[in-house]
Formats: sequence, structure tokens, C-alpha cells
Amino acid sequence: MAGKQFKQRVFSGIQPSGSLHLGNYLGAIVKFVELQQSHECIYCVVDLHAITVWQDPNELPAAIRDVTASYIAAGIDPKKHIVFNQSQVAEHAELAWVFNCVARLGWLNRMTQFKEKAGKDRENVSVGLYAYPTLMAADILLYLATHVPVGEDQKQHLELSRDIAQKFNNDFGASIAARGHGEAFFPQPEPLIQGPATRVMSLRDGTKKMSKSDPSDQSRINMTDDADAIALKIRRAKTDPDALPSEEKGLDHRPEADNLVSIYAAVAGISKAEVLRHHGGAQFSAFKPALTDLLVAKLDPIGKEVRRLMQDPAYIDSILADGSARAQAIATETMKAVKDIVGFVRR
Ligand code: AQP
Repeated sequence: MAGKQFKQRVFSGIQPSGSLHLGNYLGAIVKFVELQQSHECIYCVVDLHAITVWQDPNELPAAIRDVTASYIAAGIDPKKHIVFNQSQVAEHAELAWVFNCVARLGWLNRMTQFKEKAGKDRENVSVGLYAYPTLMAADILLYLATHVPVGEDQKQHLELSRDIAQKFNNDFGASIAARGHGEAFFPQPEPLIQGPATRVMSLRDGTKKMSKSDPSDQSRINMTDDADAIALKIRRAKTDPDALPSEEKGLDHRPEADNLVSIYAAVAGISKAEVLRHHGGAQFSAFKPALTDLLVAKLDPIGKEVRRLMQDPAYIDSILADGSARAQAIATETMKAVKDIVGFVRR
């Protein structure tokens, strides 16, 4: 892969599998918004991924529109960049199939997210849940994306996407070169995992990731929670009895304290060390109201805008239709080239 320069392009997505939460916001959306200044960005509502576990068909359309509204309310510009939902661009599924034939079973067997999500009931989960990472590789590589902003939990899947890109480039190297694409057709997408909140933890258990699928709504701050709900959840958030330390090292083995300090740092845009310089020695009874004020100031306007946008589903659908058409134009070109490289006969 040495040498070939790919145009810099950002791709990422979020599943419409429930209410978006502070982890999705700090781990992903904040970076999506920042990257718009420096890159061409494509942000997807990954509905094909969502159905790897059961989704009620009566609720899925609202969930898709809710993620779209959250993108826009947080500051993503769907005119300058591309916002769309995955199922409107059939090439995602088409490239995923090719990648199913490139990726090795042994690679997928190592994926920890599958192991966690399948749990003990492995025989009973969908084939889609197992193949999820090959679809994710297709999402990214369909647009020849070079940078992928994600939370820490997606690091392993990103590494798999890089392995798939490399194996495709190697396996079809002669065909790629013969068709004038140089030494590599796909780039090696780089994960962008940065900041103090790449892994926001549950408010009820500091060792578990904050997640949409956690049955307890008290475990997460939803992007659309109002000020009262945020205050209540932070007040009830699990903590230990000690005061906050003055240095970061003092957060070791205190997962809940570390989580609240990390959230504060990420929302305030400062380091954890700085948070502790101001709040070291404080009891949680004093720190929690300060954290609540910060969260309300950040999330309340976004939540209000999401609720306003959700009043107009036709507008949201028009954004998705426009974004899908623009995404499709890129995807079609990639798939034509992939078909030629693999050796399919096409119209
Ligand atoms: N707790 C988190 N901290 C930081 N980042 C997070 N992300 C998710 N949870 C956290 C990041 O959000 C983006 C979108 O995630 P996703 O919806 O595609 O899937 P997920 O990672 O499986 O998120 P959830 O909330 O845990 O969903 P469910 O419960 O449906 O599986 C990704 O960039 C992810 O890293």
C-alpha cells in the first residue's frame, strides 16, 4: 500500500437502535461536527446495522428520523456534507457481500462486540449480527473514506476494515493494476478516537459502557432529556463515598468518579487534570450540580431542536433523500470498479 495518495474523506454512522445518548454525542457526534471544518464528510444513519437485532417496524422510521434530527441539531450541515440512511443506497449491502468473501472466519471470531452482544445465546442471534463488521467495512470503503471518527468500542471493527481493505488490495492486486487503479484500490481507513470521553460509561455501573440497549434509562443521559431528567439522573448516578482527588492518578480504581470527571472534561472542552484542579477535594454533592449545569447548558438546546425537527418528518425525509442520491453517485462508481476488479460481467 506504500505510496498511493487517497483524497481525504470522512465517513461515520450511528445506528437507529434507540435514543441517542451522551456517549454517542461525546464519542462520535462532537467529532463529526468538528471535522466538517477540515474535511468532506459523509454521515450515515446505519439502519441496516440496526436490524441485526430486532427493531419494531412501527418504531424504526421514527428512530431513523431521530438520529438524522440529532445530527442536524448538533450542528451537522446536510447541504455542505452528506447525511443519509444506509438502506437507501443498496451498494452498501452489495459491497458487504464481496467483503464477506474476502474476510476470514477467524477474523470475525475474534470480534469482542459480537461476543458481548450474542452472550450465551449465540446459536440464536442473527447471521447479520455476526457479519456486522464486514458491512461496516463496506460502509466506509464504498466511499474510499480515509478517516473514521468513532468511540473506543469501534476500534476493533476499524482494524478489521483495514485488514479487509488490505486483503482485497492484495488478492486482486494484478486486476487492480491492470485496470489503472495503481497498487491499491481501497485506502486504509484511520480511526479517529480522541478526547477525554471516547468511552462514556453507564451512570449505574462505571465498568459498563453507556449504551442505547441498556434496559435502565437511568444508566444514560439521552440527547433529548430535559433539564429535570438530566438533574435527576446525575443526582442518582452511582459514586463512591470519597471526595474528588486533586490529580488524575487519584481516579485509578474509581470508575464512577473517573466517568463523571471525564464527562465534565469533554463537555467543558478541558482536560481531566484541569477539572481536578478546580474541583479536587470537592464532595460529589457539590460536583454533581456543577456537572448538571454544564450538561443542561450543552444538551438542552440540542434536545429542543431535535423535538422541533421531529415535528416535520417530511423535511427530515427530504434531507435523507437528497443525501442518499449524492451518496449513491459515489457508491455507484466504486461498485462499478469493484465489479470490474473482481471479474463480474456488468451492463
Ligand atoms: N458509551 C460510549 N462512549 C463513547 N462513544 C460511544 N459510542 C457508542 N457508545 C459510546 C459511539 O457512538 C457511535 C455510534 O454507535 P452505534 O450506535 O453505531 O453503536 P454502538 O457503539 O453499539 O452504540 P450503543 O449505544 O451501545 O448502541 P447499542 O446499545 O444499540 O449497541 C460509535 O462511534 C460508537 O463508538
